[in-house]
Amino acid sequence: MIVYGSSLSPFVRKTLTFINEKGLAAEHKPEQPQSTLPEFRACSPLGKIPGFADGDYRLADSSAICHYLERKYPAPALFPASAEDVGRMIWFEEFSDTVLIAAAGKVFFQLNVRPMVLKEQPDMEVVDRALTKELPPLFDYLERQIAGPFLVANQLTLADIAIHCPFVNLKLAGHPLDAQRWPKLGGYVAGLLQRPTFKVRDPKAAPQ
Ligand SMILES: N[C@@H](CCC(=O)N[C@@H](CS)C(=O)NCC(=O)O)C(=O)O
Repeated sequence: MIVYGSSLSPFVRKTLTFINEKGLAAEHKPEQPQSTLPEFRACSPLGKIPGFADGDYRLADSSAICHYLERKYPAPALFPASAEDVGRMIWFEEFSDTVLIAAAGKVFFQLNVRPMVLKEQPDMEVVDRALTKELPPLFDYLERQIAGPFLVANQLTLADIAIHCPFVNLKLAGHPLDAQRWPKLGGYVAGLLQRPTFKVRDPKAAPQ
């Protein structure tokens, strides 16, 4: 199994964490988005990360990859049993993949990618708006949803794996979640990050 893409991408982090929780072994090749590496482009026609290969089988998109893995390698189950809980899990995954990653990604892009990779000045208005206007209502919503260590069915699912990823980007950007303002969410994310399977790093990357 091979996963292409830097784990600085929340979608790559989701995929690698899911694989770790499944107890599967995968080679990690931290390609950048739009890499022209032919093996990567064979997996990811749009050039987005992650790309994925399991032998001759190739796939792109973190959600598609996780759904494939759950069917192919059912134990341990990372999807819940009931239709209701599956629906709720997919809701939280979508919530993360769309609005949460979009807002957190603005902070990470401006404060990390622009200065460190593109050698450009960050737009601090974008950062400020994301931190003060866009993210707080999303955190408020999650704070109301959390009633234990996991979001759905009292077990670790793709929902938790997906939701925690943008919080890693916020921390890397120097804006970790304010656990005083959102105590349940803070405890929930910290609990997940203590799992050894959630300690995802790019090969040769500096410790976070
Ligand atoms: N829905 C995709 C989104 C993947 C995605 O947008 N990855 C970003 C990096 S965080 C990317 O490769 N962007 C480059 C581009 O859009 O050209 C997934 O879940 O894998």
